[in-house]
Amino acid sequence: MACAALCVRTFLHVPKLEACEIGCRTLHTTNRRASKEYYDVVVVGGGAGGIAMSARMKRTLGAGKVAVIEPSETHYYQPLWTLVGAGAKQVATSARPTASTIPSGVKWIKSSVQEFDPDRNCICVADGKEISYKYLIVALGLELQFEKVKGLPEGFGCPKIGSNYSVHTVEKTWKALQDFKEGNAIFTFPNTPVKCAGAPQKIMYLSETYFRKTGKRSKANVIFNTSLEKLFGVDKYRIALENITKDRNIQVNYRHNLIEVKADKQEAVFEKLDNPGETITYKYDMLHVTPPMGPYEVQKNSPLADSVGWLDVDKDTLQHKKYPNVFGIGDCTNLPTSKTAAAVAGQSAVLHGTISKIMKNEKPIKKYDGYTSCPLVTSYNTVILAEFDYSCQPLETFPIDQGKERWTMFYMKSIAMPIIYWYGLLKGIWGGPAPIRKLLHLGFK
Ligand code: FAD
Ligand code: UQ1
Repeated sequence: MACAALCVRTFLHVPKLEACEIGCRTLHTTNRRASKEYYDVVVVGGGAGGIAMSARMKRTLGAGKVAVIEPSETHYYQPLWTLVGAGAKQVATSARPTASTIPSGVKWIKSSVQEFDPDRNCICVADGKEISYKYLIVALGLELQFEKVKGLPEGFGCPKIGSNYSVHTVEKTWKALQDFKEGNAIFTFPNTPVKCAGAPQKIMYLSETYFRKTGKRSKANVIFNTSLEKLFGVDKYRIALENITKDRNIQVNYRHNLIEVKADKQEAVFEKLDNPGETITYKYDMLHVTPPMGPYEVQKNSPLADSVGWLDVDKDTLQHKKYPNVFGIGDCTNLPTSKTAAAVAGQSAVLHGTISKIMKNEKPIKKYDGYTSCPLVTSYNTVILAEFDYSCQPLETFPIDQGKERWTMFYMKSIAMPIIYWYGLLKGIWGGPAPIRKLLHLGFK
């Protein structure tokens, strides 16, 4: 609240109005240069979307104009954690110092945002300092909410349980997989939106393969307990995954939501979402938890949030619906598509176009089509490369049937993708595979 007071004061002292009309909307650029630190563009969050947009904005505006607010010393390439949990990669290979990812000429404010005050174009960071901006890009990602499951996160102190979703628990997945002897290997999917909705299944297919390779498969009941009512939102890939679960004797229980872990007894309690009040308890010899997820409180409690707490942006332009000088990208937004780094890539190109137009008082032209992708790892050398758009229709890059398990796509996921991420997306030069798709589909229907 101290920040709000400061912002109000600076606003009152510098009443110069710089509102400019963009179509029918007014930019809230009233207290520019009013508070202690000012940047033309402030990016909140230095993950995939935040660094990609910092690089793009620096290219457009030059050095000294852009700041990124990010508290973490380490930047993680999270998609690699699927392979780390299965013992196929080391966690260290997913990490780089944040400092090395910040584009030169962009100021890194090593702090976390405590409060948004978009009516006064200002935000407050952890040490009480206020930062003002002309344009704000929110790229906060989402919050993992392990504590919403009774018995977690403390249950991770016991063996046999892991989660690929956090750097603190991903190596526990690999340990649990190696320690598995016999019984139930259970993989969960929560009753909330998640990032990379394929990841809860990917580790299951890898684990099932591992059990086969190590001669333990006959002693393992591989179980997917999911809150959802189907395996995947796009029919083409759903059917392929249903066939895999049948062929590999994997039990799928729909509308089962993990509510409690009794880690000392190796028991997991699920509520049956279609029979309110009914629960079922499973013994496990391995448990992979995908935690509930949601927007961070700081965003939820701000005027930038929709009724649920996600950043309320236009699905075509990524511009905020109420504050036209505010934009959003990635997992923190309410864009009605699957939350992935691939989606961030597609969004970064569109958002760059949107902001460039807004800066020139012109109307945005480029529209985001909802492109997202999920490399569905089905073993240690196969992937089904799901790619689709807002309408949940396949939008595939390669002119081959991507609904099939392919080793080529596995190497694309495990070798090419990290390179594209570090040297393409984070440098602001990879805006998703749309240009490649168009080229490869020349002459095809
Ligand atoms: P993030 O990259 O999470 O960045 C958010 C940043 O905001 C973080 O650096 C955080 O420290 C910072 N932050 C948080 N709070 C504050 C605050 N108060 N102030 C300032 N900064 C703050 N995607 C794919 O495309 N393909 C895959 O195969 C894939 N597999 C995945 C597998 C796993 C196990 C996981 C966990 C994710 C996977 N993803 C995959 C998803 C992908 O990693 C995310 O969708 C992507 O990182 C989202 O980018 P973002 O910028 O929105 O959020
Ligand atoms: C992608 O662009 C991307 O972001 C860099 C990912 O995140 C790591 C992906 O997993 C995928 C699949 C894409 C899409 C890229 C191609 C070449 C299909």
